Amino acid sequence: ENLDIRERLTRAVITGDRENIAALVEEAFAQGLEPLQVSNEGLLPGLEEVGRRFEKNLVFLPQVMQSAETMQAAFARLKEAMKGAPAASRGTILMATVEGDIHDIGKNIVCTLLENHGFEVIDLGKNVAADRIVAKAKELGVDAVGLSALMTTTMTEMENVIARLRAAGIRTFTMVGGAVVTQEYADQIGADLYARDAMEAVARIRGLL
Ligand code: HCB
Repeated sequence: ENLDIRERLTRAVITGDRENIAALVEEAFAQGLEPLQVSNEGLLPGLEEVGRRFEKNLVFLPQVMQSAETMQAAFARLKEAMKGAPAASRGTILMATVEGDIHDIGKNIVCTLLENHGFEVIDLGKNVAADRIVAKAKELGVDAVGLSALMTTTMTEMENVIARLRAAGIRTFTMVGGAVVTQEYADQIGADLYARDAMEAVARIRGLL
């Protein structure tokens, strides 16, 4: 095919082509693309398109899952490629997708980029109960807690976690993000910072710590 490698990556995510995604990522590297370019210019536009099609009922959940798995397979390879020399830690960040929410692709990207920029990241995973987040933040004395939520129904759980952290007297910065979250919402629930994407998360955390 004569298509640009970015376009082929996008298509592979849309069609959920898990078999060929690793080879396409290698091809992109061979052409000189950086890991972040592969993600931002190749893979993510595919997932965005899948989201739009899902919203219009043009594709259904199994297809979205295939696309998500394709994205994750590609990202595993990107993560490897991004591993640099271990730098002195700039701080420790606890990350979690809040309870009720199993979307974790975006959170995983944020974790990878933070690690890549010298932060120590403790990733509690997805669908994490507020109790567990609060207990871990207390136990580890982390510099910041980053929460992720992708749905209007779970976004409110971030408010709960922040309130619980404050009530427990834990002095840590809080960051929130995820597709539906906005700066206004972050302000409303008392989060210290909002990040629209992973690069912004790194920049804002850096500015804070
Ligand atoms: Co899902 N889903 N989904 N889904 N899904 C969304 C999120 C909808 C918007 C789709 C839609 O209807 N238009 C929708 C939510 C509607 C709403 O509430 N407004 C939705 C729904 C409804 C559901 C189910 C309920 C569907 C069902 O079962 N009927 C179900 C939820 C189950 C549950 O959580 N309890 C569901 C399931 C799934 C999967 C499993 C098929 C799959 C997730 C796989 C996985 O994550 N392992 C999935 C996916 C892939 C999506 C879409 C298509 C893409 C999400 C994604 O990964 N985006 C999404 C459509 C959309 O978002 N428009 C759809 C790419 C990442 C990179 O973006 O925003 O997550 P991101 O992260 C960015 C950014 O926000 C920021 O940095 C990241 C990188 O730049 N960031 C942070 C993220 N977290 C941060 C935290 C910080 O502290 C700071 C920055």
